[in-house]
Amino acid sequence: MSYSSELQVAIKAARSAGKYLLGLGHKIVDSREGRDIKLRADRESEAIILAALEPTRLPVLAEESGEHGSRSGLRWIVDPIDGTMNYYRGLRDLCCVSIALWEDDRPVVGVVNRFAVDELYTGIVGEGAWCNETPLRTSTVKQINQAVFAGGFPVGLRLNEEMLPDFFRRILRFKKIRMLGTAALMSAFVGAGSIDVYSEDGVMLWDVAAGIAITRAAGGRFQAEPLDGFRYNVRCFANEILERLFLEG
Ligand code: LIP
Repeated sequence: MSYSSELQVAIKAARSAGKYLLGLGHKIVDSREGRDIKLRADRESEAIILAALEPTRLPVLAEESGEHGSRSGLRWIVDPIDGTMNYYRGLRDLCCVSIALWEDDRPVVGVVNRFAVDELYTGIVGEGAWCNETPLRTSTVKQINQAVFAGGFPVGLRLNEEMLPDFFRRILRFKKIRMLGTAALMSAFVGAGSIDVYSEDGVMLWDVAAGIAITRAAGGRFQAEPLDGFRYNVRCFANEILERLFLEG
């Protein structure tokens, strides 16, 4: 079954929200709890996306408003602004609108709109992935010491010094390390071939659902280990060899 009509719906939704966010004049902060920040723009963008997805009548899991409809089968997974702090602080080329379609725990379609630089990442698993019109493939780097790693510390993670030795052990083997503050873009960049391994523990599903779909559609691999709620330990790999080397530790 092809999901090209769902892809078109998601593209339209992501473009409308991106256009709105690009032209938005206000920077209203609705909450600043802990390490998180919620903008009025998050909710406004989500309302635009939900209205655009509505004609499909599929269930939705959305960052700001939660679950709409059933958990099983096909459902949309929406992050109205991924990289909210980047958006707020003016790092607008490092934020995006992220919309995925998953069937149960399987990614099907991903759309990531990096609206500030007019880059639209799309993918249908089994068919292909693109940045605007250009087809994407994951990188062919096969040695960890030549690979680029991206990751981060998600909002909900209780960071403490005991976690650091394990984190350092994992990342020190790589040639370069990047923390971009947007899980959706970092995971989509694995699909685009610009990052080789993305790994983040305790990230929310809506942060990575579209990037994972794009990585898969571009020939890469992923692991998503469920924790509580919608939190996951997530890894995206450009290829099987990097996956094996990374997991071997
Ligand atoms: C953010 C992520 C970031 C992650 C944060 C946060 P938001 O998403 O993309 O990479 O580390 O925990 O969830 O809050 O900007 O949608």
